[in-house]
Amino acid sequence: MDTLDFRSDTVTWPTPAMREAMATATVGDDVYGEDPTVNELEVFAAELLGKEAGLFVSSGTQGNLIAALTHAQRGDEAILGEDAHIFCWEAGGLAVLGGITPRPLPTDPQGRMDLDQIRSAVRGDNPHWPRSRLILTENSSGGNHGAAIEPDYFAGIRQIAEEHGLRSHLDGARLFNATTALQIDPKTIAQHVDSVSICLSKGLCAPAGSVLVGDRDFIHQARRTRKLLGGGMRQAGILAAAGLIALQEMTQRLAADHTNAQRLAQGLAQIPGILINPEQVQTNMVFFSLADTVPILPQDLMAKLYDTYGIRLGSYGGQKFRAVTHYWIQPHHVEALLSALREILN
Ligand code: TLP
Repeated sequence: MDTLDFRSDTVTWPTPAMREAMATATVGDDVYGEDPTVNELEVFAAELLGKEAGLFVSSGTQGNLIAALTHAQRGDEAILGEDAHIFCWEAGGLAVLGGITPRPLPTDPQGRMDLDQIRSAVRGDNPHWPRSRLILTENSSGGNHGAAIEPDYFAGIRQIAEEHGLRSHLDGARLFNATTALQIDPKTIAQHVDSVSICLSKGLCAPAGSVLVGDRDFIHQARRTRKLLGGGMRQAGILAAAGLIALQEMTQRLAADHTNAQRLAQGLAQIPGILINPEQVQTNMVFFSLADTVPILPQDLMAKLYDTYGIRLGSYGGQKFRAVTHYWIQPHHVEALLSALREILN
């Protein structure tokens, strides 16, 4: 990459190995189910997560939307965290395209809903009310410092879903960051939910795409929902080839991003005027704020960082910022950001 971009791990360019694999990928028409590379990716992703089948989709947003529209019908309700990406950052797709009412619940600093509150939110059968149908979860929790949530939370979700005949979906856009931080097999979390959507194009560097996994019947229905949403792609093996490298190789190196994030957090904590708790940093996201006493506006800080140092940072409203580490961020890039901030805030 030719810029120092900390805004997100979505900015990552494909690796040289990915570009090579894409150039030589075997392809076919995937709407006919005839693209061997897409088929291989779908099988690989499903096995990695201990599910029966997979479906290659264009994005994390599309994976979540297809899951929700497949699990639930118009008039149904989905229980989810009030800071969940699906609720806050996906253009209201649940309601707009699915006719599904979101039922947002508060979350703790790890991004977990309270299990008793979920239980109380499940509605009985009453013609006035939407039908409780779906529980939506997220791991790592992007709205909560990229927190990595332990499997026992998902075991609790599963128990509630079983008690009330609900379906469950996990937005696993960065599931491998969470499982790397927790040093566990992703199956130990995926086993507790009906479906999982994983992103290939964030810290894993593929240029596009996500995979939705679940049981065979669910994925069969999801394929129809994908078509409905205009998501049937043709020679998508070119993208799936990069996706295979994402899952086979890039998942193995995420700990390096977490070390860089920790290094960044520790460095930020030493800079007067910056507010951060490095203990909150578990994966590749570093959220921090400017103290009110700092005599520079957040937008001016961003502009100066970019204009003078060529560094991009994510703005999260008010005095809050996000820096995300990824494959294209090396330890000396972390140093460059720290020294730029030291100079600007000095
Ligand atoms: N998140 C993006 C932005 O939309 C905020 C980012 O830079 O973090 N689930 C989670 C947890 C996500 O963080 C994202 C992307 C998605 C789903 C959506 O993925 P895409 O962008 O592929 O639709």
